[in-house]
Amino acid sequence: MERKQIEQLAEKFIKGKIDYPEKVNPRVQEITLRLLTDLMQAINDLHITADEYWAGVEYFADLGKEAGLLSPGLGLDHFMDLMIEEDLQAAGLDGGTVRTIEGPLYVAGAPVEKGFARLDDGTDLENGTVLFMQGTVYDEAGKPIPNAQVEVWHANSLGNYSFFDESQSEFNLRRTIITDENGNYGFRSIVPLGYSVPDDGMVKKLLDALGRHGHRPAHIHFFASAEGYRKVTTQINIDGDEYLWDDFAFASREGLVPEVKMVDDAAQLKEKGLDKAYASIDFDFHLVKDIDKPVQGSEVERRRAQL
Ligand code: MBD
Ligand code: FE
Repeated sequence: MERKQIEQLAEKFIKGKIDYPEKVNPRVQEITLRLLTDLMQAINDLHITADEYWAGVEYFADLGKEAGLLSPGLGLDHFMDLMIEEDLQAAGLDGGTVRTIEGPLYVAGAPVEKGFARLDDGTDLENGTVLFMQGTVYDEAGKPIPNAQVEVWHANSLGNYSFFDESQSEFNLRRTIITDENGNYGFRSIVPLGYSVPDDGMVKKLLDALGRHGHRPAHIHFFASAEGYRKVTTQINIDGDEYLWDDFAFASREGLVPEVKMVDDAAQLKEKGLDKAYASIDFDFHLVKDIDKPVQGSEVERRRAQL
């Protein structure tokens, strides 16, 4: 088919029959027209057969709630980050801690603690290595920000997230920590294992057909924010993980791989009440002041689990 004919058909399908002009959302109309045109062009160029077309429709029908997992697996979550960064740069709002994707496994409503929190419920200590992570939330001038909010969530030693993994206790490995008067936060937890997509799911099915794995390196998620500053969505990776630079979600970034120190010094173990070496990570957050100009990327609206 000629390009002209495809464009005319898309125009007719999307804009040719408007029964309720007062209900038209021009942005939805614009996006739908473009996506439909590009889809029909792809069907034409690749000569997608009817069998293949219906396999595709059925794939999306079965994908359901796994849509939020397909998106990072196709690199689109990371692509959206790159688009946000272009906007931020253009608005002079770049800088601060490097952002990276939120992923589909955040749960709102985690317990709030001041200064320091213990994230794990103590049931994962046989497999898990104890982790202490600490740092400071700074402004652009290098001044600590007291009462900043550090939301943290991560997987257990099997790579599973509480709430989605019903075997874990409520809000296990999820907290909101408010920085103390010196802008410091700290927590005790266990070193996570990297997440892998479900073996029996639709995302795995596509990744298999692409010859790709569905593993993430071990990581810890954060939202860091403070009154008057832009919220940053980010993660740190656990150094040494075999998937560190081979993430199925393409979310590892320079600047987000802090050193992991193993502490086995007797005095420090005694102080923490531990009899085995623990991991320690120092990581600071740097926030950028918000301005009146609306620029996307600070508070991203999307459907999130809520407890
Ligand atoms: C995760 O834990 C995650 O962070 C992403 C991006 C996708 C799936 C699971
Ligand atoms: Fe994750």
